[in-house]
Amino acid sequence: MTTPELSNVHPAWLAPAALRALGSRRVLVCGEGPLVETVADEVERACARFGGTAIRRLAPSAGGEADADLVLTLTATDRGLGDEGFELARVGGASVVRADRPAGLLYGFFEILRLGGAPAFTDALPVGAQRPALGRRMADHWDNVAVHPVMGQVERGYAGGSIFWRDGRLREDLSRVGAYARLLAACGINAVAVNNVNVHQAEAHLLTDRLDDVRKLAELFRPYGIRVHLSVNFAAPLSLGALPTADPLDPAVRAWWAETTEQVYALIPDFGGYLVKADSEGQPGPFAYGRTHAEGANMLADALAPFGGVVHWRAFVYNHRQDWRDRSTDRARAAHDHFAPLDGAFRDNAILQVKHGPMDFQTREPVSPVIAAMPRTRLAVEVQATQEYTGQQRHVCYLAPQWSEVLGFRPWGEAGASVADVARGQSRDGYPDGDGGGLVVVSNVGDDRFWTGHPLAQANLYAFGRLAWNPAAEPAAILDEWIGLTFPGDGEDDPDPAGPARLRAALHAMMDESWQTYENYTAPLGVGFMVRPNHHYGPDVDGYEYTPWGTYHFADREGIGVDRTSATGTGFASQYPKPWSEVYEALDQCPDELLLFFHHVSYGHRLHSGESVVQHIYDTHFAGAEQAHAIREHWHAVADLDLVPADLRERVDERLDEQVRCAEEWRDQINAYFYRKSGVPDAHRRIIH
Ligand code: GCW
Repeated sequence: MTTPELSNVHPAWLAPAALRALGSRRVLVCGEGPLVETVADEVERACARFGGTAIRRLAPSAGGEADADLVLTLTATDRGLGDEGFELARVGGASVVRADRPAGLLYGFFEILRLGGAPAFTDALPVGAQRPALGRRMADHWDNVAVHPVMGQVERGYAGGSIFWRDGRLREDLSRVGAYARLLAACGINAVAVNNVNVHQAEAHLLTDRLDDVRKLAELFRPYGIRVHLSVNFAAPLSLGALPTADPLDPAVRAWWAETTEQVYALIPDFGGYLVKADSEGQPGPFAYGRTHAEGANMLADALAPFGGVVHWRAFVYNHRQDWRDRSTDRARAAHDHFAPLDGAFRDNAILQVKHGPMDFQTREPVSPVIAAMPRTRLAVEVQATQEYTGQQRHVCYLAPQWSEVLGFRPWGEAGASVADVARGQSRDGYPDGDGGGLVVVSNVGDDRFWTGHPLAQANLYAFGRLAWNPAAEPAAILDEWIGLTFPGDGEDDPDPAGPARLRAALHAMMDESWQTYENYTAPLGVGFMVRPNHHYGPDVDGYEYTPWGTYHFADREGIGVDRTSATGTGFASQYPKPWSEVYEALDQCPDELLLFFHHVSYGHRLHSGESVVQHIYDTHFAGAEQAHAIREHWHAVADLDLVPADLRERVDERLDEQVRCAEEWRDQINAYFYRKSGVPDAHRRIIH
C-alpha cells in the first residue's frame, strides 16, 4: 500500500491540484507487479478526489481503449526502453503510457502529472520514448541516528531533524518517509542513503544489530522504485566484529564483510550497497594499514558483488590538519593526487564519488580535475542541495544553474565529453554507455513542515532529480515546472484567473538568478570560504585564514588570491587536461569568475570585464545586496494574491528578511575589508564602513 498525502506536511511538487487533470478523467492501469500497484493506487486516489474513474486490468493492453482518456500499461514494446524508460503515444483519442518494466510505468505516470491538463490529454502530448540519461540518481542523507553533540541530528541540516531518526532511534511514525519516497520518485530519484557519511558509534550498528531499522525504511522506499544504501564505517570489523584489525587484505576482515553483507541481503534483497567516507576528516580508512583506497573499496565491492550491490567510495580525501604557514600543500590538489594514480584499480561495482569541485561545495569552484583523470573508473559526481555554503536554506539560492554548468563542462575541450557524459559512463574506456556512477545529491530535507526549511529550497531537490534524468534540461524550464507543480492555483475555481500566472512569474523572478545574486554578495571571483568557522553561515573574511583547513585567500595590502599555476604556484592547474590546464594557467585567459581560485593578483588587476578587481568587488557587493532586496520586493508584490497558504507566506517572509539583512552584512564586511586592505576608494563613492 502506498502512502497518501499527509495533512500536516506541505505537499511540495505533488500539490493536490496538480493531480486534478488526471483525477477527473477515465484512467486505465494495466499490468502486474508492485510498482504497477503503486501507479494504480495513485490513480485511484486522484480519481476518488476529483471525480474521475480508475479502471484496473491485470493483463497488458497494446493500445488505447475507446472509453479511457489515459491508459498506463506495462507491455513489451521493443523500443529498448530499459528498466526505467517509457513511451507516450496517442491511440484513438486516448493518451497511452507504455513501459517495458514497472519502474518505467511509474516514471511515465509522473510525466503525465508534469504535463498537466491539456498537453497530457490532447494531441499536444509530446509523443515518443524517454529514458533517464543516468542510471544512478541518488540522494544522500547526512542524518545521524543519535544526536551528535556538535552536528546535531542532521549534519549540515537546515530543515529541522531527520525524517528517519530521532534521539537515537528509528522514528515510530514513518509516514513522512513514504511521502518523501513519493516525492523523490516524482522527480526521478532512485536511490537513497539513509545515514551520514560520518558514521559515529550508534550509526555503525545499522549494519548489524540495528539492520531491521534499515529494512523498515527499505520497505517504504521500495514501492517507489528507490533502493536503500547505508553509510558504513571502515573500522566496523574492529568495533562491531571484535577483530584486531580492519586491514582490507586480511582474510578474517574480508570474511567478516562477506558474512555481514550476506546478512544484509538476507533481510533486504534489493539493498543498494555501501557508501564510505574513508581517511577523511577523522573517519577511519585503509591508510592506517598501509593500503590504498582501491584496496579498501575493492574489499567492500567484493563483499557486495554476489548480490548486485555497489560501493560508493568518496574521493573527498585531504589533509584537514594542514599548517597554514606551509605554502606547498594545496587542498585543491588532494583528491587528484590521491585517486588519479588508482585509475583502473577499482572493481566494476566500485563507484568513486567525487565532489563537483576540488574544494568543498563553494558557491563557485572549477570542476574537479578528478572527473577527467580516471577514464577506467566508474565515477559519480556529488552536488550539495543542503545549502551549507549557499545560504543554509535561509537565503533563496536556486542551484540548478550551478549544477547544469558543472554537468555541461567539457574537461577535454569543446569536442570532448562532458561531465554528464562521464557520470553516465559514456567516456569510460571499454565499458557500455549508461552504467556510470551517476549523480548524487546531499539532501536538503528534514522534518520541517515544508521539508526544506525555506519552502523555495524544495526546488533544488526537484531540479536535481530532473537534471539527473536529463542533464541537458534547462534550469529555467525545470524551475517553471517546479513552480507549476507546487503552486498550480485552483484552475477554473480561481477567483482571479490572472493570479496564478502573476504568482508564478514572481517566483521565477525571485529564483532564476538567485545563485548569481548569492555569489555577488559573498566571496568574490572564485576564492571561496570567507564564512564564519564551524557553522559556515554569514561573512568572516579571515575566519579560516589561519586555520588547519587549507582554505585560504592570502589577501594582503597588495592583492588577493591563490596561485595555483604550475609556473609559480601549487601546480593545481596542471591537473586538468588541455585546453583547461592552459586556460587556467594563463592570467589573460582564466575566466573572471575563477580568477582568484587560480591566481594571486593585485587589487588593480584588470578583469576581462575591464574593471579592476577591487572595483569589481565593490560593484558586485552593492549590486548583490540590492538584488536581495529585489527578490523580497517580487514576493511582496504578490502578497495581495490569496494563493499561498498563510504559514508558507510567513515562512518565506521571515527568510527573505534574514536574506536581506545577511546580504547587507556580507556587502559591508567584504567591502570594508578590501577597502581597508587596499586603500582604494570606491569609484562611485558609495558608503563603505
Ligand atoms: O564540507 C564538509 C562538511 C562536513 C561534511 C564533509 C563531507 C559530512 O563541512 O560537515 O561531513 O564536508 O562532505 O564529508
